[in-house]
Amino acid sequence: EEAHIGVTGLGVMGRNLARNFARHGHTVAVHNRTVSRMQRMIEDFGGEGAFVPAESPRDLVAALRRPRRLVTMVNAGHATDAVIDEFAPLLEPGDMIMDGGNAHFQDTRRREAALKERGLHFVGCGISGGEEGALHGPSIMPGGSPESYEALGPLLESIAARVNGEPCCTHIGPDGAGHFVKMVHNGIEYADMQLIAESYDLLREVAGYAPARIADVFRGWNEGRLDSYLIQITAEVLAHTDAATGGPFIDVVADRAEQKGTGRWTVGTALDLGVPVSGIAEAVFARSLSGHAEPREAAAGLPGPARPELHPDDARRFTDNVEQALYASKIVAYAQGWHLIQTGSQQYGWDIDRGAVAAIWRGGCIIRARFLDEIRAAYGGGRAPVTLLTDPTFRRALDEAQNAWRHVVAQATELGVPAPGVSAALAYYDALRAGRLPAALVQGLRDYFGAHTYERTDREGSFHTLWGGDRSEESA
Ligand code: NBP
Repeated sequence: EEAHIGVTGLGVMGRNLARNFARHGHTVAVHNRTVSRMQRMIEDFGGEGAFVPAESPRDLVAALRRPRRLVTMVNAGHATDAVIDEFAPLLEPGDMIMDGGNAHFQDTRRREAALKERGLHFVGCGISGGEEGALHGPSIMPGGSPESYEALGPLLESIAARVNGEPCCTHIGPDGAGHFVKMVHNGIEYADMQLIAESYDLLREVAGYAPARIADVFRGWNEGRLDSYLIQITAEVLAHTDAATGGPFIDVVADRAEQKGTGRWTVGTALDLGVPVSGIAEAVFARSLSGHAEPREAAAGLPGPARPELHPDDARRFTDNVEQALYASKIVAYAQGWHLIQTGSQQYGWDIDRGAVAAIWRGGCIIRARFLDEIRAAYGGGRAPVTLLTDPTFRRALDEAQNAWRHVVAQATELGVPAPGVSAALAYYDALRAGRLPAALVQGLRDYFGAHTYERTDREGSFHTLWGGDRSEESA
């Protein structure tokens, strides 16, 4: 039987993706550079569906129905290029290569353009949900041509997570759009996790709660508007007891956060495109800071304020305030992420449906949350808010949260508990809504030392003041 789809790269992700296809009734040809890995997979899971084992790229290509649909699930970078170079010569015009790895969207754009010249469709596809998601239903973000989505979409939709019957998969846009959106997803994931971590820290350091108690707080929050995968697993991690010490697990974990780089990509791309994603940037920097053992050790004795114990009633009030601050900061982080998607979409001509992005992140992926329903609704009925902050639902939430939010930032600052994510989110909110920004002074200074010119509020044109002369103004 001819296979409907082929998967090469049967690592953690590829193997589970292949099994997911097979479990949904598709015949899957499977290949791996190290053949024994493919054979082991067939031995372990061959009974789950219809697999066609392929020992070489040629065998894999020969097993596929035309137009061929080939998924590569190997490491991003050189490995992906190597696999493409190996398979492309074996394929025919109209065939498709889908890259499900975490490629940088610029690599995807380059690969798509190169393969297009050979008549091949290249689909850069973001896949979120990790190992479990790959097997049971990930959130899938394919880019590439509309024709390739016609051929690949039904297969992808069949294996994606579902929310209220809708598959968490949609054609994001041409060439690198899918990987771009996956990158922003990961950046938002960084921000979400940082905000959660800060909230935990505030409850511990300011309210004086133990991890088990904080786990209860998160469990409670998960019943409300913060209902999400990350909040749910936060409660589980905080409630976990370490077998070796008998104490809270969180207290034996080294406090150095690692990163594979997609958060950094998001911030780098945002810098290139001039989009202020301060929430994501603070999350990336917070991870970087945590890893700098030497300066941390050197600074460990620096003076800070005293931290008086809170009265239990105040601690409870503070806990409610932290929930508000967390929710408001989350809105800001997502507003920034959506701004980045909007800008990338304009810059590269992708025409991304931002409501659809919210819809496919409601299931399968790491940031899945009830909250995403609200973002989707913000784009409903053809609406396209300039910023999510002005969507009526979010505007109201921010208005209701702002006193608590300010109080939390003030208290964190006063007691010396670092809350860079929550603070930066509030600063963004205040800056965006400010009628006038001190950017005017920055322009004045730039004109003073570098004759960089400025525009005026009352007249068209560019101007320069003769700072070194009689300080008269000239048109530039
Ligand atoms: P694994 O490390 O489990 O597997 C890597 C696969 O790539 C193996 O099949 C390996 O073949 C193959 N490979 C490599 Br490496 N270099 C190759 C080359 N030059 N030619 C042919 N095959 C090569 O990785 P994974 O966790 O499955 O991740 C795969 C991709 O999916 C990555 O881009 C990752 O960022 C992305 N991703 C991962 C997750 C996750 O949660 N793990 C989530 C979303 C996306 P071999 O067996 O012969 O060494």
